Amino acid sequence: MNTVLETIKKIAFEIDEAIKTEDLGYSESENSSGEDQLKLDVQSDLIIEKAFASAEAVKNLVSEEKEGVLELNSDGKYTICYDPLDGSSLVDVNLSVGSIFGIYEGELKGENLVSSAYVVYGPRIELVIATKDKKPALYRAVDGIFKFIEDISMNEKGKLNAPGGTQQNWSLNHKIFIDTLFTEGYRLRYSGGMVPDLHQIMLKGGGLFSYPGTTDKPDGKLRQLFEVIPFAFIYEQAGGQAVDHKGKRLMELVPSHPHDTSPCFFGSNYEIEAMKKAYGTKD
Ligand code: FDP
Repeated sequence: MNTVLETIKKIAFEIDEAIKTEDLGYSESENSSGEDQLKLDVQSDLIIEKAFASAEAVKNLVSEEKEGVLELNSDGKYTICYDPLDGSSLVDVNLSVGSIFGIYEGELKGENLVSSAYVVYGPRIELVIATKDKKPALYRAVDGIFKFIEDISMNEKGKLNAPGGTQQNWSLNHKIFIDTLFTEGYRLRYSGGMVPDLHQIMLKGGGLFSYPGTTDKPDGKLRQLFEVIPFAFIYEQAGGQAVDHKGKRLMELVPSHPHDTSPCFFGSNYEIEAMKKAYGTKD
């Protein structure tokens, strides 16, 4: 596992360099979810593929940018599911973006995730790594190496609200719930990048990030293996919760296809309990 985590650190510097120096235009291809790929998406994907090519512990790679599974070592222990450049549509307006890694052992499902990590490319590069039975650890790049900053722990209740999805397509129930939080004094914090939005909520103590099912996307937009499950693990390890629209833990998800999505709610305990009540999954 150490080799895998050290490789992620190396990848973070390479992708950061690509963001700062490479062409921001579109490539001629689409990803598996039918979204246009930026040249940077494709390049970040290649950086990750190359970096893990010689890691013996890695059996398979599954990328948000590719349809299938790439086998690296039949004797390897882990499958790494990753989103090389999440929120890449924000690079041209110079907002923060990220990379997300879910490390699974065995069948690809929530309960087999053994570790997850994400990198935030912002004014500085930050990295969060979560492993079992420990608080997630925050690192910051200083002079070309990742320096440990602190363990992350969320409060029982936060102040921030990051509601994703097109509001026109929300259910009335969801709209009422989100409005109720604002009426209670929550402040809007939504950049449109899952990584910086969830990072902000976690580091500022708590709050809610939601991406519900909508009339145009009944199963939400965010992908289970690359985005939802890795962050669910990190939020739970930090003392928060991560559930779907039925109030079920996202860590219990069993995707039937690598690119399946799920409605998702990440937050501190207060907001998730409020969500369960609003959605009628709790008395
Ligand atoms: P993007 O499409 O730019 O890669 O992963 C999908 C994602 O970004 C998340 O980072 C982000 O939270 C979400 O989509 C934003 O979607 P909306 O524009 O629908 O709010």
